Parts: sequence; C-alpha cells; structure tokens
Amino acid sequence: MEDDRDITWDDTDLPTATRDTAQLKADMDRWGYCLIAEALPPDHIVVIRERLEEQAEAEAQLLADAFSDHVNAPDSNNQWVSMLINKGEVFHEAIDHPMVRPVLEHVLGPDYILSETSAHLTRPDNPAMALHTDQWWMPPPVMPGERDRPAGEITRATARQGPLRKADHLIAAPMVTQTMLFVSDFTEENGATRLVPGSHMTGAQPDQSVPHVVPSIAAEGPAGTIAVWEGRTWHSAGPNTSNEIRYGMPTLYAAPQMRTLKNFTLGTKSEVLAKASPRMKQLLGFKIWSGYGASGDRGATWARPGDETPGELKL
Ligand SMILES: O=C(O)CCC(=O)C(=O)O
Repeated sequence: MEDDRDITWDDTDLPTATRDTAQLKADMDRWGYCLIAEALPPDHIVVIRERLEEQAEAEAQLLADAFSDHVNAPDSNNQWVSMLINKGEVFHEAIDHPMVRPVLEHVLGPDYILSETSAHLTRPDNPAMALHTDQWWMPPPVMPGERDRPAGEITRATARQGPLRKADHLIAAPMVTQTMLFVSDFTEENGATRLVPGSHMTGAQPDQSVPHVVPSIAAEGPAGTIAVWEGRTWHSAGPNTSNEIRYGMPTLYAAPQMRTLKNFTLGTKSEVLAKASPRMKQLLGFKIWSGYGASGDRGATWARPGDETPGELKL
C-alpha cells in the first residue's frame, strides 16, 4: 500500500523543458531536476559538436587513458573528455550559462565553483551506467551521540544505499549541482541521462545494479537543451541501444567549501587563465571564500601561485 513517503510520479506532472526561471527553480525543489529549453541555438551547438568530435577522436588516438574510467562498467563503450575549459573557448558559454546561473544560485547560493567541465560520449551498445548521486561522499547526518560515519572513509562502493522513499530522518543539503548540455538530440534509445524524480528526498544512495532496479525517466530533448539536477538526485547515463553516438556535456558545480572533482587552480592552462574574466576565475576557484582557498597572502581576494607569495623570511 502506498504511503506519503513513497516516491512515485505521474508523467504528466514531471518537468518539461521551459525558459521560465521560476518554474525551473520550482522543478528543482519538487523533483530534484529541471530542463532548460533552447539554452543554446543550433549554430552554436554545431560548433561545439564539431570541436568535441575532433577532440574526442584525437584523444582516442593519442591518449592511452582516453577510455579509462572508474565510474562505468568494464564493458562500456563510452568516452569522457575532461577539462573542457582547456579545450576550446566554444565551450565557455555553456560552462557559465546565463539561464543556469539563477538555478545554481537557488540550489547552492550566490557562491559556487566549477568542479568538472567534461563531455560524455556514449556509443552504440554502451550499457547503462550505475545509478548514483554526485554527492555520494556526503556523511549522513546523525542524532547527537550517535556514532557518525567518518567522512574520509566513504567510497563510491561503500556509500550508504537506501530505498526510493522519502527519508523519515534529517537529510543533508545539496552541495553540488550538475548540468548536462545536450550536444546531440537526447533520446531514450541513444542513452539520454536517466533521472529518478524526487530521489533527492531519500537521503540515500541508489542501488547500483545494472540493469537498474529502480524506476527512472529518460531526460529527452533536442540538442541545445540543458538538464540540471542537484547533488542528491539519483541519475546515470542510459543504455545506448541506437546506432548513433550520444554527445553530452556535463558540467559540475560545487559549493565553495568543497574539494572539486578537477583541480582547476592547478590544471587550467595559463593561456586560458590569461584571458579569463574575474567571474571565470572565481568559478575556477581562484577567489578566496571566507578565508578558504587562500594561498598565503593574508586578507587577499585572489589566490596566487606559491612562488609569488611570502615564504621563509629572515631579518
Ligand atoms: O552521461 C550521462 O548521461 C550522465 C553522466 C553522469 O551521471 C555524471 O556525470 O555524473
């Protein structure tokens, strides 16, 4: 028998792609995800796609680890192209998109940083990825005196799993949010991202079985759409049963106190940094947040390389 903790949905209630910011925020609150319609025009998508195809092909040919991946099953037929920040200015608008900003601010607050800027290509026969959240590392809240889970001990494999039911205890806040730019049309057949509506309320990580044992929906839509989901929402890449490659561009954002998936302060190429606006430098993690992220200068606004900051001083 259903009760008010069960998470179920009527397809007609679920988010549809929109450009109405109030609706996007409401969808995030209620369902843990939203879809931004026509975020980038077709001509921009063509340029992004061409750059991505070229980069992915070159990495597949030139980099030995192009297909290595700790998230996907060994029989995967997919490819991640990471650190897109360094791989073409064509990607930069999608990384800091004006329609994504209010949604990020709604979920994470006014300050957030980039955690990853990547592309995910799933090829024909690529199986579904295991369902997961983007904050599997979050220690579950406990009652005073209850033994907590030491934060540094949690791994993807040992994160606490639970059923698709609204939690009856305190749950953690979202600390990250992910966007997915559809660089090709996303269809159920070509492996559109699977999302579990309402799963952000479970306070738990999903069962990681493939094929999935939990119901989900395919985030379908034309190229140029951006899907946004928050850090607690269960999701994965869907299986690609079509004969075409699915091109997606996931970008992960984190609250400013987090360690990020990619180390942009070290990994951003100097020529990219030289052209970066203050806003982009902030996203890359160079702006000090409440004293965190500083690199040695007291009271500074921006971190500087260690070699430019005071070291051992002698009188
Ligand atoms: O490629 C997808 O559809 C999903 C990617 C994903 O799950 C992730 O980046 O966390």
